[in-house]
Amino acid sequence: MKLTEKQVNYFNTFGYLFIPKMFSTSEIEWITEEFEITIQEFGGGKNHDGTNRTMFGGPIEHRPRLCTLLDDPRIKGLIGGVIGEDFNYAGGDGNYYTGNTGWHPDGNWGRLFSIKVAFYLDPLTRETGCLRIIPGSQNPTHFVRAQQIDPNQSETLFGVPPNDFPTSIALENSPGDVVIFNHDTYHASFGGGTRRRMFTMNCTQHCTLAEDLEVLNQYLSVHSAGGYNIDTGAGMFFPTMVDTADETRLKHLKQCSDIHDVLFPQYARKS
Ligand SMILES: O=C(O)CCC(=O)C(=O)O
Repeated sequence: MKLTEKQVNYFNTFGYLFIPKMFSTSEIEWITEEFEITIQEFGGGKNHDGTNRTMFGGPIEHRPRLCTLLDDPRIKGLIGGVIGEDFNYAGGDGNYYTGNTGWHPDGNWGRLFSIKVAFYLDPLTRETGCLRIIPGSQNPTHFVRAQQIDPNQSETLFGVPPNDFPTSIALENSPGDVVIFNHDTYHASFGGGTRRRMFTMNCTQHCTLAEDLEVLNQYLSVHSAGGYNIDTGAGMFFPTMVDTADETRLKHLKQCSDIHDVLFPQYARKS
């Protein structure tokens, strides 16, 4: 899949892109099945009682078939189209969400540095927890950033509940749709149930300049297995992701793996 110029313009201006039906019904069936096995066997899903969010790292890294999402030409075209074909894969999270997420960005980099690809495994509407976005809020000049407005305080500030924050949009979805957004874009979810299934892939730009490498170091010191004090047994990524990788996939793993080994020598890959 190659993004059109208009899609890239859309992403750069509004901070997200929604791709309906990227995966077919039969594809999303196996993806959901593999996700369920992973969260149940690895991600703490067996203990999920709906009172709190259950979250685990590297959702696509534990089962060979899910790892192939990183080889999928549609996913690579989507990510590559916005942050470059040499992008770094940088993990992600798998979830049974409970309740509202509240407005937040995942980063405050002040520019396009990292993105999230989100898969929702159940049909969601604006009433049942679909992703909401404040378009354009990744931009440092956007009013929420320039005026330091907390959209969660919308009721107090403007007499409007946060789920109706002016200018926000609700991305109602069906399984198979995919959303990509700039980590700096404000997003939220309201009205979801107690087992809202969602997983993500995080990716960053490949870095060559010293200042970009500094940002990547900062990013990985927090957003990585080591940053969460998790020993994968294989450094930055869980072993299945690395063990089943061909040369092409390895290119998307290398930069983060190398930096992670330096940042977290206690969890470094053994060679
Ligand atoms: O669907 C949601 O709850 C939003 C997900 C989210 O907040 C995130 O991935 O950072």
